[in-house]
Amino acid sequence: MIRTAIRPFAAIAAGATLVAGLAPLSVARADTPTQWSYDISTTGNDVFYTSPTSINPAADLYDVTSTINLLEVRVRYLFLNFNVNVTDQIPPEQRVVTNSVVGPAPITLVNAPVVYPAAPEPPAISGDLFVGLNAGGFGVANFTNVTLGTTQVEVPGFGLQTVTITRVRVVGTIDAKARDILLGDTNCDGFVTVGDIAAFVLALTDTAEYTIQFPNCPILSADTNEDGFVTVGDIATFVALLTGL
Ligand SMILES: [Ca+2]
Ligand SMILES: [Ca+2]
Repeated sequence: MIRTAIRPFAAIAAGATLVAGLAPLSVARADTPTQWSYDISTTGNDVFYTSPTSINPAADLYDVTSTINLLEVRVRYLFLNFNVNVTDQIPPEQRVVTNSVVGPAPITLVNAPVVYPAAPEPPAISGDLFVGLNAGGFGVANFTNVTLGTTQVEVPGFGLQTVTITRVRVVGTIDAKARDILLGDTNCDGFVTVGDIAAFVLALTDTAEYTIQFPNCPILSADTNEDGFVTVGDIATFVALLTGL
């Protein structure tokens, strides 16, 4: 839940000088970062991973990173079966995806097709990768709509051959941290400073534009009097948070 800034005694004593001094009032509370590892394989069926532990599903904000550490295909050529590491075929921006996503859970971090090799070559494997948190705050990694085809690989002793892909394996991690934002921290950098004034004014005057400019920051960070709405009634409490008065 959004919480009120706890002003250190020194900040209260410093009073109005805080506005000019840019002194941050407090850092947003963050839950312990959690990492889950998954190792899912499919021969064409849909596969679903759910983490064994969960994080707070009611948080305001989640810092989430999805990392694919291994994409491996099992191929068959004549009577031979062997694994081929095709991790480097994944574009870097798909291998590691990091973002802050507004809570509460469920949230989506990755919802994108994974195709190897990339177009215009015909896909040897394709599927849809979903990474996120379910409503309970558990990490989720799903690989669905899987299609396995053929590809060309160097087979030791046989040269370049067309082989049949029989299995796909995806190994990765999900890093997640639940965060409660500070009231008045309208740019969600973890501090209440004069740097939040422009975002606060935007939240007050143009909700749509605020959500475009601050897609990863809940607009209720501007609801500084905590009545559930962002209105001019929040100005006085915002100023009070800013100045520590
Ligand atoms: Ca801020
Ligand atoms: Ca309000």
